[in-house]
Amino acid sequence: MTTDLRIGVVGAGAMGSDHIARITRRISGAVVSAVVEPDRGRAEAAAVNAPGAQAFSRIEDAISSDAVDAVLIAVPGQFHEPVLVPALEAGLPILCEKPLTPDPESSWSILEREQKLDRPHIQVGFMRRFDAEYAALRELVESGDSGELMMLRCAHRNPSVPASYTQTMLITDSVVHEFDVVPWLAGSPVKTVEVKYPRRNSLSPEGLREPILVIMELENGVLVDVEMNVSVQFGYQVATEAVFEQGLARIGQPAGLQTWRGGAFSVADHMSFTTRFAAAYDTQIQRWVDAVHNGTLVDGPNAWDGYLVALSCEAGVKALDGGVIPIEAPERPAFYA
Ligand code: ISE
Repeated sequence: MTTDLRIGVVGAGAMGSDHIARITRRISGAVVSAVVEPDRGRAEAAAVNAPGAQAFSRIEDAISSDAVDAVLIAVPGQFHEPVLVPALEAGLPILCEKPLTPDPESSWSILEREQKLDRPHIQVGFMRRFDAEYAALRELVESGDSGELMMLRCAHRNPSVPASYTQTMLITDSVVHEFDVVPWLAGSPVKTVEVKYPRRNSLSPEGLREPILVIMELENGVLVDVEMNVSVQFGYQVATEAVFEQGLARIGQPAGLQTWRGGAFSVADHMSFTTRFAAAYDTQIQRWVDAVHNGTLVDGPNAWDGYLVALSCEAGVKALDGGVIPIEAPERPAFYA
């Protein structure tokens, strides 16, 4: 029997506390041994789901106390780099919530630091790759059973967003997921990004111009559109229709309880990504824990994938102001082959 992996969770906000509860209740082979969170109230609330975990306000202290074997980073993206750097210097395996870092320059500098180690240590938390339907769609694309893939029509809808959500976050906080999962599904990197604006939703928070339509052309000629919509009110939906030469495939349709009542038929839908992708988050963390135990350290998107997404986000943010923005990625270092 292997000993439990001692995970230090950095950040006990919504995502961090969700992961803390998940590791404690549903993940095997791991425990939360440390919670790194400067906010006392959050740290105490999270501790309820992490019996025996030590509390720290800085990652450096958790590392120097020898309290952790691995680090899960769940603070907002702009705070990732100051956690990634000491964790990499200590040679610890890392699962970093998306994005790797907010821009290509800082992501590149993380790649340079990681390459000083013997193998990749960072997995990036693009959880959609662990969703069973996304995985089935990727298999269909790879099998060629429906012919070549020609288009992906994606919908990414949130019921609402907090007041802190800004225009660029449509790209950096939301479409960031499509920038990872689309190339993974279609087997080809993003070549150009364009953004179109339909009529504005009068229910959008002040200062937000949305929904937006993001159009991506991939290197292999597949064309992708993403309806990014954050004020739909009725629920949380992430759906994709794939158009093949000889067929169609759809994922992400509402699949909950079906009811017939009062002359109407309805199917329950999600209200949040935490329930829509709960199983995907479980699988992602279990596979990461297993990979750390078996020495692979990464089983999913790595820091190179995170860097490519940062390039796409940079282009997407430019495209909010108009134009078709090209993406030029350097050659992938052999380290990430
Ligand atoms: C949020 O941060 C997420 O990561 C969700 O998956 C995404 O759907 C949402 O738009 C983001 O704000």
